[in-house]
Amino acid sequence: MTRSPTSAPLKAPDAQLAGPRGATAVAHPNVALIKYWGKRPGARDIPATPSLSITLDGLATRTTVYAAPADTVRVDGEPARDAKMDAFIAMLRETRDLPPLAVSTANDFPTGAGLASSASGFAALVSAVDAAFGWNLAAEQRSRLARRGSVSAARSVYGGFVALEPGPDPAAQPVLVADAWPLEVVVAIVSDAPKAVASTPGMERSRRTSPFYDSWTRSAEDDYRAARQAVAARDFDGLATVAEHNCLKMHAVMFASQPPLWYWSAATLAVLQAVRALRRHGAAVFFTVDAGPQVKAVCAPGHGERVAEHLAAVNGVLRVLRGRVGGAPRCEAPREARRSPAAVHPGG
Ligand code: 2P0
Repeated sequence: MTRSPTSAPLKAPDAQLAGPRGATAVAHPNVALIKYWGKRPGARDIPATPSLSITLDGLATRTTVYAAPADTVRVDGEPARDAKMDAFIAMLRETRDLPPLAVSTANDFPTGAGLASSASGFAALVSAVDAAFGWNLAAEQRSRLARRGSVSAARSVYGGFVALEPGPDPAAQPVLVADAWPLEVVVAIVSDAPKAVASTPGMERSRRTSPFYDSWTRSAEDDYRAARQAVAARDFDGLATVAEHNCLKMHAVMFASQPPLWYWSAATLAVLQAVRALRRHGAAVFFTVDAGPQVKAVCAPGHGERVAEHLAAVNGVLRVLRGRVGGAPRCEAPREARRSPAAVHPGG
């Protein structure tokens, strides 16, 4: 049984789907239109700049948690070590009564390849733990908690258009519900390989070494304000202009870091050129690229099919994924949690 996707945050009725001390949650990655790339100096989970994203319901992380004899983590069915998840669970345990946890998580898209798997991952984990142990946290509290795992995860706690501003203990804020402007997104996958440099050390390298980092942080507020205005006015061309510029500035900061952060492949550039050519020929589309080689083509409603067909034919594109704005986390019937932990995680 799957609940229909909703653009509203996880609400009380989902608690009925949680088993006793076990639950499954599904969360989506988000695509930043105004990027977060850099933390407040000395802070692990406070962004230096405001960011704005759309939650993408075509891709998903599904995470099951339940009380177990010992902490275990499985990724795609295999035992895994994940230092960030271990640290996150330890952090939860400092403030809340939490038994040992069995966590089982799977992505239906490439992990650690610039598709925001940490955003959907921590949003799903927080949602599942919240449901499993009956915490009933408000979305704002879940967003703050998810941020402690990965800053971008704070935004995946909401559907639609979502903002995250710096502050002492910031939560993301929903800006516009998905149905109000149902943009489509075509993701051109050009590599399934995990990136060479993870985002956390990458952005710290940029902060310490890129000569463009200060101007990047100084111009972020203006980009963010322009994008907020464009979203409020459903001004696609205005959003396209500021989002592409913001994306290219972030990559300029990355290229100029020492050693350089080189997330693009030749196919990345080919797709960016194809997106610009499509726009010259009348398609309402703009590109954005995160810390990885994949290109996200954001399309006005009704333009996704043409863009997907065109990008699938670009040299170096392995395949395209399609999604649209939507998708706050939701709970599913906890199939695994109903069985005994030993049956699901033998020897775990
Ligand atoms: C973003 N990215 O705004 C930007 C654009 C990548 C490029 O958020 O250190 O995984 O765990 O807070 O959130 C990737 O950074 O890093 C990211 P941490 P996170 O979506």
